Amino acid sequence: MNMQTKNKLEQFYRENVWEPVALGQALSLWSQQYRDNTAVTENGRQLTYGQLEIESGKIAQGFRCYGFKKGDKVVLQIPNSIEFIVIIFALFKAGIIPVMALPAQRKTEIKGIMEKSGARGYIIKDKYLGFDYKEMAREIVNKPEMDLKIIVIGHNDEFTSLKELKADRELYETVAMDHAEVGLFLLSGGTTGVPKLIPRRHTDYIYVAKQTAERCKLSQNSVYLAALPMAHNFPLGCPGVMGTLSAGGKIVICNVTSPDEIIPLIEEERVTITGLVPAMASMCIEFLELGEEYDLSSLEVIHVGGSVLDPYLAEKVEKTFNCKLQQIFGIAEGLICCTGLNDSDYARYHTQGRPISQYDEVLIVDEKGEEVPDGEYGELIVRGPYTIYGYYNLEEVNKVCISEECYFKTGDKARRLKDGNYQVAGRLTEMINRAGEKITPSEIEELLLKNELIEEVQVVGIKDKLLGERICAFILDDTKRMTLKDIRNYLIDRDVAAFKLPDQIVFVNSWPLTGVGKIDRNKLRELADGNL
Ligand code: OOB
Repeated sequence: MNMQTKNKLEQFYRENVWEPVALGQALSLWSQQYRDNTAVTENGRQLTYGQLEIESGKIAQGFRCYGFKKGDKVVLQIPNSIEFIVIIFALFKAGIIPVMALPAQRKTEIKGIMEKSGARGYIIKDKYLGFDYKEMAREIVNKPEMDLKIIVIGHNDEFTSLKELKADRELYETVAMDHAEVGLFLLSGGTTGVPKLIPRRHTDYIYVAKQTAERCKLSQNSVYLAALPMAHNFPLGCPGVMGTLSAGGKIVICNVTSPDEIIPLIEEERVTITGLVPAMASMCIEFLELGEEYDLSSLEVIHVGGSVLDPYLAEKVEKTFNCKLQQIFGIAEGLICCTGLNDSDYARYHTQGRPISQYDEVLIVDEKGEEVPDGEYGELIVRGPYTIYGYYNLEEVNKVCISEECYFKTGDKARRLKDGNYQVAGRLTEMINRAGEKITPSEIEELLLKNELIEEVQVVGIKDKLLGERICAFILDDTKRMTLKDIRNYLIDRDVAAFKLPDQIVFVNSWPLTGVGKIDRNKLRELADGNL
């Protein structure tokens, strides 16, 4: 840790930015405050705050009896469920650090995560969406030198089951824990290679949950639908599960992230708030357009974040759901920006708002690291009380993505508007370099969306022998109503420079999605090559 980082951390202690509370203790405090409120509900089963405190205490004691020690790491890979919430708090209470894997991750990624973290445990569900996790676990631990304890939820006669693990009594002795210690590891996004481990402190995770909860006015009356996989930072802590619990609200579990689960649950459970990625928001709108009537009048706020949201879709979200949209820009590494409930239409539809903390220091810089004026695009870099100062055990990577002044370089192309709101235009690496000319995909996407035959489009640079990169437009349409020539002519009529015209179009019936539901641009690249 260099001097700058040390000074920064000391500032957060000194100025009491951080509450001196660890995540396990936080649940105990919330359960005293909201004891009889329902904390979480799933398919008719529910736990009050008081019950959640007791259940997680018994599992925490179980982990202890099973031989886990403070500081051990455990890879947690289970779908959204009551157990998910009980287990994470059990781990926090026992001082064990969960590594939050997504259910969609497979052998190579999980193995890599195990190795990087030095995990001593692996918690899985028996099966989910037709995939057998026990089989994957068997393949991962087939090396005798791997000393890994496997715990299974559901059907199991081979490994330790959660039921066996649970003790008769709660863990009473408090595990000495500094609130500034690492409480959990999130995983970096991206779809290639093994994800990086992101160490988040107990206190910073509570801080961000509370700050985001305040932005969207969560209260004891809030009913939060956990629609996205909860291992992801967005539904877990922004405000998600943690923010809802900090406010005394109720979490409704959605087992599968799909519109035919999400929409009926909003009606049945009188959900007031949920968070979606743009692709899922769009699928939910399509589902509602099929015509079946649902009473969604309980909805007050929908958060959309995770990738660029087209302003047209932003407006459609508010109109269709008849509630307020809050755009969220977030990174698992820390920074969260979001729009306010009472922001202007322009701010809500066209921007991702502003940082949630007065201590966030966000800069927009050029390639040399110099700040650019408001209104101009550059790279968004940030430091603050909940943004990491380095990935876990990745010194070489940290040298590149953390500046000397301890700013984390997001790799996102963004600008700050005069009113202080930020606009994020995509990843800098998504910028297409076609024979030396630079093209921003979102610029072409926005123009194409104005064509009434195009409802959804993604523009991606594809490696090309001749051009370096060629421009490919992926269009969601199974009727193939346009040709490449039509599209090029349409753009030429709108005075678009010749070098920005697509070189290829590919029609898709549905978007390939990542584990959390973002459009998977690497899969699109493979599709483009397969379509030549
Ligand atoms: C969230 O976190 P990650 O770590 O999965 O992904 C972060 C990346 C950002 O660097 C950016 O490229 C993109 O996802 N992103 C957005 C965005 N929100 C995230 N791009 C444009 N507009 C947005 N609103 O995705 C995440 C974490 C917490 C809350 C929300 C999202």
